[in-house]
Amino acid sequence: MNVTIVVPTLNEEKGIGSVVSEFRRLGYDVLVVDGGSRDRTREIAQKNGAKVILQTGKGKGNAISDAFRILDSDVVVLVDGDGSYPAEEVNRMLELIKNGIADHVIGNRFHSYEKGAFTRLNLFGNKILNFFFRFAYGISLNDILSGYRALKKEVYKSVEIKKSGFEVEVELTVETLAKGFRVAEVPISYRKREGKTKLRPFADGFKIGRAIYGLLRRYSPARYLYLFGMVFILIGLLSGLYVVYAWFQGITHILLALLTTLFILIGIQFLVFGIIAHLLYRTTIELKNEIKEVLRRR
Ligand SMILES: Nc1nc2c(ncn2[C@@H]2O[C@H](COP(=O)(O)OP(=O)(O)OP(=O)(O)O)[C@@H](O)[C@H]2O)c(=O)[nH]1
Ligand SMILES: [Mg+2]
Repeated sequence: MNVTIVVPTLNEEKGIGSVVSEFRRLGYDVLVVDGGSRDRTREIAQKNGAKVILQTGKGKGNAISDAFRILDSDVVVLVDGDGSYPAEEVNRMLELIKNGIADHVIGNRFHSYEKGAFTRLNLFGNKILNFFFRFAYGISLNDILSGYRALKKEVYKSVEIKKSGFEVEVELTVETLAKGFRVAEVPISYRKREGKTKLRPFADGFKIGRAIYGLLRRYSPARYLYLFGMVFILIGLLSGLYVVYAWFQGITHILLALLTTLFILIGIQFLVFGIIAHLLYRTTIELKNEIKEVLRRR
């Protein structure tokens, strides 16, 4: 199983040297995809034994798409160039791919992180976005924004990346799940970064939130219908409770009782449409996958 470590960088001269040399020491090929650094990042990366290319377009997302297009190794590992992710922990992540347990492994930073590795705002934002993801997708992942991940060739060659910036992590996770691959999390440790951050917490956090909502369509359009259905049913249940309560007090709310029925019926209809949409969507995806598989075998 050959593995390439991919490091997107933008002005990471402080961290990149040790990142590259640690992975090289473990025996891995390293590809640094640089976003046009104005410091010595490219030079230091090369000196430490990495292959260095310049990305097309702008943003971390575009750098990662470039790497996926160019590479052909069995597994690609993505990692930041800021020294925040320990190199030696990659083997535990790769283990899950080697054993056939997962197709895409995410390093979960919340397991153990050094003081100061997350700013208070980033920690809060990460928790909120992960909570929103779990609620909307119904999948229990804890660190969907982690920059340390390993992807099998089938995965990185088939995911369609349309986002250019820091939304790329969400997109990678959603695309993997939407295509029917298996995602697993491995606890890793997370250190304070070297050099300056490139993440703008509010602007990028907002973009990431919007991506989580927007990408729901790719994972399962049905989940929008489930969400609407649940809201209608909840309103129906609340007004129904009130009607029954008032009835026991000797007051009959005929109009509200009718509205209650209407809300609950509309809610149930949304859920049923959701189930049908889900079945249709899954069948199409499975068919697509089978066609791809047949073509590949030919
Ligand atoms: N090629 C390329 N790399 C980028 C770009 N923007 C950021 N990066 C790199 O992507 C990685 C992640 O960026 P970070 O600034 O570390 O973002 P983060 O990990 O979410 O936040 P902190 O580590 O807490 O600062 C780093 O290695 C950056 O150098 C870009 O536009 N192009
Ligand atoms: Mg980082």
